[in-house]
Amino acid sequence: VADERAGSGEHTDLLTLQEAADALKVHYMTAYRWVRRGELPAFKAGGRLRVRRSDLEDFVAARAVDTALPAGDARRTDWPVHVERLHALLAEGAAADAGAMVRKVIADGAPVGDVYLRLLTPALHRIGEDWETGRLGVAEEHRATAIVNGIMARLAEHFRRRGPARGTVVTVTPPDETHGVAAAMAADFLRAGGFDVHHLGTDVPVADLRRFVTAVHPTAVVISVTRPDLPREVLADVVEAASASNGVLPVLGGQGIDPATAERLGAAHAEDLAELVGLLSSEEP
Ligand code: B12
Repeated sequence: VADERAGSGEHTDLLTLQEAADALKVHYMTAYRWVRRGELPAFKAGGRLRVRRSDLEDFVAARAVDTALPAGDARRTDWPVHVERLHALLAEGAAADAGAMVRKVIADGAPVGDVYLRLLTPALHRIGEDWETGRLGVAEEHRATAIVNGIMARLAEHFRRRGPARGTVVTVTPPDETHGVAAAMAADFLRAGGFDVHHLGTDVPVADLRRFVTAVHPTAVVISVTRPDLPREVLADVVEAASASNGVLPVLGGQGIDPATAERLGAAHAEDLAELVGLLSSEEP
């Protein structure tokens, strides 16, 4: 009886490997390979491999970039409602409640990559509107950012990926660009995508970036630009420093940059973090 129930899908906590593969939208043999490598926990029952639904969910979260980012996720997370709630908590500085809320959304099945793009990002955009309209001051804006940084730090392990690195990437913002959350998100996405990442954050002097790039010789330098009013010379300097070592690809992205400007500066451009991971994954190392 237990065996039949285990194989009946939807309503039980044990899935057959075929059901797990279907849920992951991969071929049976791909799921089997993940089991063999110890990445997807499974055990034998009734002579067949079984996967716990909770293990499957952890696995999906850990592989956020691969399985979650392409849109059309079947899970029905009510993002607008969560954004509304998180925005309120961020605005009032309720750090513990905000953290608990995000944990719950993930526990209920939302992939962490989506949490970055569809929850943390829009909630911070809303904080920006509050600042623009005078509802919140810079202090409250800073407080909201600090809370989000704390939440992201606790989610970092979800983006860790085992196995050989696809390459090394540096993530950074230009001088005078103190908006640092997006670069940190890019760092996590690239880690999930299998890259070794040196996340330098904000306020790195251009000369130091140049020295670092020459020493580390990364595959790419990812530069997050939020302010559209950053002087083009500053951007040109950063791109030049990022290209200090042969074969390094400078990539620009973010609210403050458009593809044409990036091209003029001699850098690649990506529209979003999923595209960024895809772009760098297709680069020859
Ligand atoms: C928090 C915040 C601050 C904090 C930053 C603290 C910190 N440590 O980061 C503080 C208080 C310091 C600050 C200061 C300022 N800020 Co401010 N800030 C914000 C706010 C509310 C959130 C920024 C953020 O973290 N967003 C969340 C990230 C994750 O979203 P994102 O940037 O869109 O990134 C996503 C994508 O764009 C993309 N992406 C981003 N980078 C990259 C890179 C690549 C390669 C790729 C592929 C993709 C990608 O992926 C991300 C994930 O989805 C925004 C509002 C907003 N719209 O973002 C205003 C905002 C950016 N700030 C603004 C302004 C004006 C300023 C100040 C100039 C204000 C002032 N007069 O002093 C200063 C500038 C300081 C400086 N020198 O940089 C304006 C910019 C308006 C404009 N278009 O010019 C905004 C939009 C607020 C507003 N609505 O007016 N700010």
